[in-house]
Amino acid sequence: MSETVDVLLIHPPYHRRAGSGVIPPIGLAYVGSALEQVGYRVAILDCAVDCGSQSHDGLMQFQAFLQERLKNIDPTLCIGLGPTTTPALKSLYVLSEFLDKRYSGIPTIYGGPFASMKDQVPLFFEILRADALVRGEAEEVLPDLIQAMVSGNTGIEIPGVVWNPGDKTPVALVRDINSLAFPARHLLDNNRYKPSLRRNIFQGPITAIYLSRGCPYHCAFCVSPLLRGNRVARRDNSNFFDEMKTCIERFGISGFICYDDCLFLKSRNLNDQVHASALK
Ligand code: B12
Ligand code: SF4
Repeated sequence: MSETVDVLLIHPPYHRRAGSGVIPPIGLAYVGSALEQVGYRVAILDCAVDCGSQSHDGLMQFQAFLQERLKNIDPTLCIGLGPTTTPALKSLYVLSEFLDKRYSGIPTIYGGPFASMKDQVPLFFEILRADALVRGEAEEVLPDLIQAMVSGNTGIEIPGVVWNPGDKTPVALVRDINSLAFPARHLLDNNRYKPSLRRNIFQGPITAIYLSRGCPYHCAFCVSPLLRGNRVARRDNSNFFDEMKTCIERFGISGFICYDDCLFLKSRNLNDQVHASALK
């Protein structure tokens, strides 16, 4: 049976280190819940669970996987790809070619770390067939971007939205991290994630979760300052615990991994939060 959605979000497979597992794409799930909140029907296809290798054979298998999995999904408004990272570039190329044939005329939007780096912007338009990119945090601006596309207002100024290779718009940042809807984990198959294939640390389903976003430092190899402009935003304890509770009660999650940019940043508030969550 075929499924019609407004927006199809796709997490591209990426080259993994030997033994490393797969973690849910929580950034994409945040984007999914932001779209659902304004009434869009959304599906997430997490290709990283089933595919990974960027070798020639691996990419051929990925193509076959797309053929099978996208046979019955029909997005009507747009397709969003991300989070984009350097180790996913080859599969993004395969995806962009595939989507162009399978969904000709449906716009493609990219987001995530790699799409947020100014110098990489031309690659998305010139090679990966992008119609637009979102630099930075997409929750508040993606609905506006889709609305602009639907109403034929492409090119209008929206924070973080890049419409062409020369566009230098600054990154988008969410205004209040506590106002965000929890990530749309109901669009993911939460039983399939495992942080490590070598070590069996968790017995049951796991998820990733964030107490904070951003980091004040500037390490040269790290995207955090580029993606979040050195701003640190912290969630309230109650908001964080509510998300944990939802994960346990609704999705049977028994393990949480905090992937904050800089979890142990010196801060009384954050230290208290970590202690409080350990005691819960
Ligand atoms: C958690 C994490 C992981 C997890 C989960 C990754 C995932 N796919 O979600 C695991 C452990 C699996 C992982 C693995 C790897 N990681 Co990692 N990881 C991170 C980390 C610490 C946080 C990411 C995160 O979840 N942030 C929180 C969420 C809420 O934010 P977000 O994902 O960025 O999503 C927001 C925006 O980016 C945007 N967005 C995201 N997706 C989309 C899609 C669309 C359509 C739109 C419009 C917007 C959008 O909106 C979201 C909501 O605000 C970042 C560092 C960082 N500060 O970003 C590194 C980071 C992403 N990882 C990195 C690397 C290198 C890797 C690995 C290659 C390591 C390895 N050698 O195996 C792999 C491959 C990563 C991959 N392709 O996904 C690099 C990527 C650098 C690059 N040049 O591309 C980063 C940026 C760290 C760094 N060095 O700066 N990683
Ligand atoms: S998140 Fe970590 S690696 Fe990145 S700038 Fe901050 S301290 Fe450096």
